[in-house]
Amino acid sequence: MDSLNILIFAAIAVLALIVLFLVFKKKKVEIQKPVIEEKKVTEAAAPKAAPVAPAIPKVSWKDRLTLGLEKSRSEVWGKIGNLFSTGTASLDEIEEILYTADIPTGLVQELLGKLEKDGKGKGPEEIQNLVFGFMKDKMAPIQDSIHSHVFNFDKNEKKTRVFMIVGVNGAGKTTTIGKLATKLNSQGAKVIVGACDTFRAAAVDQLQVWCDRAGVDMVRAKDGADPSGVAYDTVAKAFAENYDYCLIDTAGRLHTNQNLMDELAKTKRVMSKINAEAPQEVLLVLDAITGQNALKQAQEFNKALQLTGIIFTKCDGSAKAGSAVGIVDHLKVPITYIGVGESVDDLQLFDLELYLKTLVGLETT
Ligand SMILES: Nc1nc2c(ncn2[C@@H]2O[C@H](COP(=O)(O)OP(=O)(O)OP(=O)(O)O)[C@@H](O)[C@H]2O)c(=O)[nH]1
Ligand SMILES: [Mg+2]
Repeated sequence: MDSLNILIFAAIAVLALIVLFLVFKKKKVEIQKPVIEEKKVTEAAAPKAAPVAPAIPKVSWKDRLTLGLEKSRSEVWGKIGNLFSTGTASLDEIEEILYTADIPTGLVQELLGKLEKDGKGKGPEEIQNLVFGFMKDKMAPIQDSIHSHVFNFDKNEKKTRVFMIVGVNGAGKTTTIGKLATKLNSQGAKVIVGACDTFRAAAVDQLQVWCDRAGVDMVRAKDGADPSGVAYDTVAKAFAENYDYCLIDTAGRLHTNQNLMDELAKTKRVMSKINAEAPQEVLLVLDAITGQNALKQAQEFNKALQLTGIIFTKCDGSAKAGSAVGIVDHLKVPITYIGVGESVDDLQLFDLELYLKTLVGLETT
């Protein structure tokens, strides 16, 4: 019996040892587990190096203009000096280049006459200066008539200025209004926009996107509403609530469509019922690519609306940016803004000296 007891005791002891071993082992595992997880968490939460955003250098207006006028400079205006002074091209060939850039006949003949009279024996740069002087003489008297105080926002001048923006389809009216609204708002002006292109719902939505982005107010009506009514409501609100700028977008139309041109004249008249001065500016948006046809458009819009200024857009799209000279000279209406691309910074007040020097490739200060 004694030996049996010893055997049972020994078996119980072995079993106890096994249980103890197993319990201890489990505990060890349990203790280790969180340590492992903690490590994992620590790794996951470890701060990563902040992504380095590529530094996008702010492109100056001068550089944007230089780039925008590149085609017009390299294909037309920038090479006249070299062609003429070295005799690489005859006057006939220079004449042809100017015509392809949509410069009206009268101006081309006048410029060629000047080259012949004053350019003989001169170097390329002197010729470029001569071309610059010629164009400046043509444009400066008209550019001087610009109402610069209207375009440069002055917060001390409590006045509502209404700009009516017109032009043929796709010239860049809505985009220009979006750019202008953004600029004026960032200068501290209180801006309201009237969505008077009620023919297309998409046109109003396009403008809404710009206005939301710019953080400016917009008056919109139901699709198909009378555009003059929308203009009236917008201008009324602008004066009643002391907005600094009221920008009126209009539907694009062909200058040859008399009904649509009459409708535009009516929209203009309606605005003046609220304030005799409104709209202070009637601005025609001209697409530089249009070239010679731009002059015809401008003449018709001027006849119907007595334009106060031109916004010359898409100068980056062709070699015809120099056609501004012919338009200003013929129409006697100044260019107020110039556009050389689709972003907000690609629109600026027109600076004659800078524009002409950049166009002919002369050093600008
Ligand atoms: N490259 C370039 N594109 C421009 C410029 N200005 C406007 N655009 C583009 O031209 C196109 C037409 O512009 P919109 O502003 O819709 O023209 P719109 O005159 O309002 O057109 P409608 O309302 O249809 O008559 C858009 O794709 C614009 O991004 C510019 O200066 N340069
Ligand atoms: Mg539009």
